[in-house]
Amino acid sequence: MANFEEMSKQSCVPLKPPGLVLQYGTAGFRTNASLLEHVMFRMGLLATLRSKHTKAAIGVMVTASHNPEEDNGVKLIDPMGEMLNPAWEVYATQLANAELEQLLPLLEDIMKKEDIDRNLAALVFVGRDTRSSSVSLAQLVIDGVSSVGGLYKDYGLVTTPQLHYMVCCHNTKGRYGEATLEGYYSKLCQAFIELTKNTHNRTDDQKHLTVDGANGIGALKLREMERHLKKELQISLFNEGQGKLNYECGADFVKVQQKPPTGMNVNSGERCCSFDGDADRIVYYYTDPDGRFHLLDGDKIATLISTFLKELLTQAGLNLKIAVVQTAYANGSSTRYLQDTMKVIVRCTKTGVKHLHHVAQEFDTSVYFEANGHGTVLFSRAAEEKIRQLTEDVNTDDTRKQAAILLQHTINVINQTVGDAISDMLLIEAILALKGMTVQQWDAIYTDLPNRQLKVKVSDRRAIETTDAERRAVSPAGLQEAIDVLVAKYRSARSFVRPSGTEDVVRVYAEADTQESADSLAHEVSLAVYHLAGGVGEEPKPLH
Ligand code: G16
Repeated sequence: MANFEEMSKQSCVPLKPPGLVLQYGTAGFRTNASLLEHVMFRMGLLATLRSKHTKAAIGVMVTASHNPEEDNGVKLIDPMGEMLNPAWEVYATQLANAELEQLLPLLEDIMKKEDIDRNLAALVFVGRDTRSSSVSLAQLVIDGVSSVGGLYKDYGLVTTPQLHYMVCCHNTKGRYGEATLEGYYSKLCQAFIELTKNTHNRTDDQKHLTVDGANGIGALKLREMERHLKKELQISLFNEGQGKLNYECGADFVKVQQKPPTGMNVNSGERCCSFDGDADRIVYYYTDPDGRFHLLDGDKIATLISTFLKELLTQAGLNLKIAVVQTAYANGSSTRYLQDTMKVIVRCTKTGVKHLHHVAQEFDTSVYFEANGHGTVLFSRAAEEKIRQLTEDVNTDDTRKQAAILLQHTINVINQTVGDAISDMLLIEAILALKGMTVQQWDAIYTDLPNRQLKVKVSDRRAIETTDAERRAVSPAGLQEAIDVLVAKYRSARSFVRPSGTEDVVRVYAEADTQESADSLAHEVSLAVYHLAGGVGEEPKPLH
């Protein structure tokens, strides 16, 4: 701590803006970039302690993902590439809100509580997105690490899932892969090429995909990866960085607005997808000959992947339990299809991939996706082992063996540490190729219930508290009753509200039998939030 004490005496430690209180939210801290200097330095300190505690490398990613360019944020990554342990989120919040003179006692307190040996070495992996503020903010993370004697490796510009991958590779001593970008590209692309090599007569059209890079890091990294794909996937990339990050483009814009991004040629019938600002989310879409927009969101992706896995597991004769994990935002039709037609286990958790990932770990094979396109697939160690053994079993028949080999390549194309737009894209493209399926056929698996998402500004979004995986509000008083009355007016309707953990808003979700009803219900619920939960600014206006 000597250097840290020295630095604080010399006022080199960035100060907390007076009165600012931040919370480690859905995916770390997130707010306007100008308010985050002290948070970055302190997360460098915390990551160093966490590294000593776990005796492993810890990741710190500087990004505000889907938020506007002016915002920034930080996500901490635990040893196996998963999100930071929730118990340590509490320390992160305490450190972010402490006054300067409280910092050292707080660090001592954490070390005591967690029984950390201060003499141990620490290693922190740092990465950042393309925001203009990210360079200096990432440097502050590094300063924080160095001030308490930690070592760091600066990966510079990477997607969030790439940094998760590096952390996992390093801590598994290379078993998960090589902790370099080249290692990442070659592992994923080789698996993609293996998966697709026996798909005969794929036309150039089928090999072609139009991608919206959200003017962010995903576009840069996709360009880097292209040569590894050996033309087996031909990408037309738009929004490569010439426009503003996430502005009228990217996965969040496309999902919430239910329309194509600007800055991209969307030709009728063509398969397109959008990444978000740090490339951990992906959604697909196309327009039909009547110009109508069709979205294939995280729910449709989960259905496609789980159908594929279920078929392969059956062919391989492996008795492995498969589950799909969703959140309250999952379209009602998707849940019904998964439960009633596919007959897989479906679980619902709170928003935030950290919650989905945790539940997914309970099953042999699980596909977890938020409707916004954030998700991945997990295989338990035992499941991976059974698949591997089957690929090597000389006594098994060809059908079973072939299915096991495909499962093996599927495991390798997936980034199991966290939702990853690039890895998800390769898996989806491989499944469509193997099944000889068009995006329209994929879309037709089930029909989404029309839905609408809105945001409401309130003076303090913590006024809204929820229960039952965020499907019911318990405060403020009267809000849930008001929502129940409104929902009862519409057919096949459902609605819920929850405070966002990444933006200063309350999110409203509604679905119903027609788009008009979904829009009208969402508006009425927004008004209830505005009036009962301290709305600020103008009253929400109807959509039509
Ligand atoms: C983050 C989380 C996601 C979550 C999203 C929105 O995504 O990783 O799990 O769905 O925020 O959260 P909220 O509704 O609480 O604002 P990203 O891609 O922005 O990091």
